[in-house]
Amino acid sequence: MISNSQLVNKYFRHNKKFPHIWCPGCGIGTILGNMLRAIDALALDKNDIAFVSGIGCTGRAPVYVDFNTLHTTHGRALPFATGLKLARPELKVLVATGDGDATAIGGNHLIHACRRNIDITTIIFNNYIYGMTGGQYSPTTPHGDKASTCKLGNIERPFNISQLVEAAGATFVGRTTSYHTLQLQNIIKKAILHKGFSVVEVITHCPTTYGRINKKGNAVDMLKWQKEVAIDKSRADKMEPKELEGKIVTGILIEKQLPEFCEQYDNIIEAAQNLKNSKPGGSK
Ligand SMILES: Cc1ncc(C[n+]2csc(CCOP(=O)(O)OP(=O)(O)O)c2C)c(N)n1
Ligand code: SF4
Repeated sequence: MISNSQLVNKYFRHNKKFPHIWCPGCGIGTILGNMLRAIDALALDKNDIAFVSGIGCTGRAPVYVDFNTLHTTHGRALPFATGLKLARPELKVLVATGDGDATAIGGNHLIHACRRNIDITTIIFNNYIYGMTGGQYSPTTPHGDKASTCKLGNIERPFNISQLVEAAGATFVGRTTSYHTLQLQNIIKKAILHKGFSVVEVITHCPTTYGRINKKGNAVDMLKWQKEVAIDKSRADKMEPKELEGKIVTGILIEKQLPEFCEQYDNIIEAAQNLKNSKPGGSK
């Protein structure tokens, strides 16, 4: 397995872009590090990867790594990634997006990317809050929890991201936490190898905004909570809904094969060409 120093030297733009902006104890670095370990284990060439993000603390991830990278606008990583994948289908396209970026301002793009089944891997860093801008509540802030914009408690019910993307048609859905690093690597590996739209939801800790406002303790306390509430799908499948209240089901939740968007698009181009050629004078 690649060591930490090898990982930094091989994949990070450390000479140009460090220091990074993330707070001590933030889960984003853990997720990024394990994504890079998954890529290394798959022996993918750096030049064959495009890594795209929107805006937010999560959105900074591509800035620091030595792939083909795009740091785009808030909520718009998937439209950029979709255009990129259509233009360069041979690239492995990965997207890093926060819960706000993916399910608030970018929510419409997310559901349409799911139903389109384009071959992109989207990693959603779900820290339950808008981290970068000071802790406004997001569509995944749990009911009753606090944020800078709901100091007396959130009265809206949160999205369950994995269920949302499954309902919208994603053909691969995995969920884990920033505590379960080996599971995280394995799910990311399988998501990258999956042909179609894959979503990996990672419950992660933001000690600076969500943790502080909700008195969740420090980063270690938040990781302990993730360890306690996570339950693997194989066990969860044998449990009653009542027993699963307050738990986070982890593992590969959905994996199925359906026609992929770029391949279908190629077929349409070929069919249109054939149609044109079959008309009198059409092949000129
Ligand atoms: C169009 C637009 N609206 C608002 C913002 C301000 N803004 C920057 S990051 C952000 C929220 C980020 O939250 P999230 O996507 O959950 O990512 P995190 O910072 O928690 O990783 C907002 C509202 C912006 N940059 N652009
Ligand atoms: S504000 Fe939260 S999400 Fe952003 S870097 Fe700090 S700990 Fe991480």
